[in-house]
Amino acid sequence: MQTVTEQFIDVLVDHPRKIILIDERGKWNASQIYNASQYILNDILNSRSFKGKRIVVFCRPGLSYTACMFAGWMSGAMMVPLCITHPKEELLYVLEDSGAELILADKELRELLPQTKVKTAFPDFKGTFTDPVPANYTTPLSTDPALMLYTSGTTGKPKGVVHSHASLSAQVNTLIQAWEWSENDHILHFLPLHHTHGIINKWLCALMSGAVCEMLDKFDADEVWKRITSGRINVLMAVPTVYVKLIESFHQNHTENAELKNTLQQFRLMVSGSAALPVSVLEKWKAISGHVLLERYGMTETGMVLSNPYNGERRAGTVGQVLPGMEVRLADEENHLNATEGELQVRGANMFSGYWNREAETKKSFTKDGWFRTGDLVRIVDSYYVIAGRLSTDIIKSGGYKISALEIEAVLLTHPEVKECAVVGIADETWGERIGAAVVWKNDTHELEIIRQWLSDKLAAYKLPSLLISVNEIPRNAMGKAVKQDVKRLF
Ligand code: MLC
Ligand code: AMP
Repeated sequence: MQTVTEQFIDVLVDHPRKIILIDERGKWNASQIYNASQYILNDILNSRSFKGKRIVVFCRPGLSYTACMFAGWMSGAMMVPLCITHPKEELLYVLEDSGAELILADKELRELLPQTKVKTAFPDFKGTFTDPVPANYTTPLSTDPALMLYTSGTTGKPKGVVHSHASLSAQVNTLIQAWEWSENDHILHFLPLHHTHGIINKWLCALMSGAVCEMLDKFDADEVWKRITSGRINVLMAVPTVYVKLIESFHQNHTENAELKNTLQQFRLMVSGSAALPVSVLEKWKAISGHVLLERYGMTETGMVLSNPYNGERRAGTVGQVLPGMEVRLADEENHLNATEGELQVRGANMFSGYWNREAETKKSFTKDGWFRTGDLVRIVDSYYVIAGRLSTDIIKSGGYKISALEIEAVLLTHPEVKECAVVGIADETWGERIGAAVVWKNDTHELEIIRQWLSDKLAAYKLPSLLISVNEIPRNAMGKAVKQDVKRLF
């Protein structure tokens, strides 16, 4: 097995002067990225081994994020990328839960970091691009932890999902082969860099192929159309909400651009994932671009598992078939296997090593014979897999983000006027689901905007309810547990 660092060094040797990264500040070739990471390794990390330690990265998309991640991997650390728009309370939770040894951050983001005892370094890349520094790094074991991503689950606070160097490398290389990535590719990147989709499917697959990764600071539909118009980009990957927003913006502002259709036709690959792609969106996108979106299915814990074919029939409303290196089976709630429908269970090369410091939860998420329980309900129709639902009503997918209703409820309940509450996902054309909160108030009722404002320094923006109803009581079963299907009907 080659680690992603070793693969990156191969790219460097093959194409030292090729521009492989474009960000809002410049264009960077492989040597410049490598030298920037060596500068961090030697001057900031003092050539120390961080084996067995966690390093947090708090950087804007582009050179600094890339150099910090690779420097951290070269030092032997497990890397924990944080979202730069999260409120301080969420950041602090991850810093504490992960037991981070060091934060590598952009200086301009200093004010966004919470007060913490964790040592923080602000690498300054000025002057690091001319003299190549000799290679100097710790080679990890394939089983050593490489990456930790925080994901919401059915048990409240987000959990750290740990991937080893082996599973990280397996995820990247499976996709490079399945979707035929090459050094001729050029992807536009606008997804968050603290989740699988943005990190593995886009950023790492591009860099490991020697392709160009063009990174925006954030998603903006008009900016995406502008960049597409430049004609350099040939790969697009996004969550369904992004395609919905691009379709809206196309019809509002870009229908007159005759060249655009032609440019879109020249794309090599367009992928959708992280949430269900409505067939209507697939069709509208096809009418604009001439492409049938390749829909695939994955999870932070499992990497990508199912994918429509790159060559071959992409079937609308399905997520295709099992990717190489992965195995799946379907089972009912008593874990009896079923050939055509049931909960999707997974094992294989992409699989995570466990939830950080949560042995019991890790154990519970696997069957006794070692299959990971995804919690997603699946049907097989003519050998294509269809995602049919989810076992838990406490998991919400909004804009491609996985959100725990329980986490929001726990925070809402600390509001002095909230007596009881229940949070649910309400189906929505743009967002997949929107977050709805039903609240029983103690005395005064509060408007949605006031509650969003109150929550905004405690929870990430995408976890804030966008629907709020005041109720006299929460529908509950005989055990006193909220019946979420009944709560949904109240909206
Ligand atoms: C934002 N808004 C929402 C919302 N998020 N409203 C309802 N529901 C939501 N979820 C509102 C804001 O309050 C704001 O309102 C307006 O929408 C614009 O907000 P924004 O933050 O500027 O939105 P935008 O930048 O357009 O973001 C949309 C997005 C983003 C789709 C780009 O949500 C995103 O990056 N999603 C990707 C998440 C992801 O990477 N998931 C992958 C997880 S890994 P106002 O009134 O202020 O204008 C995984 C595994 C796998 O799932 O299989 O890949
Ligand atoms: P996350 O935990 O953020 O990695 O989200 C993983 C979850 O996203 C899966 O368990 C699915 O519920 C959902 N998901 C990913 N891809 C798809 C897809 N193509 N269709 C439906 N759901 C998906």
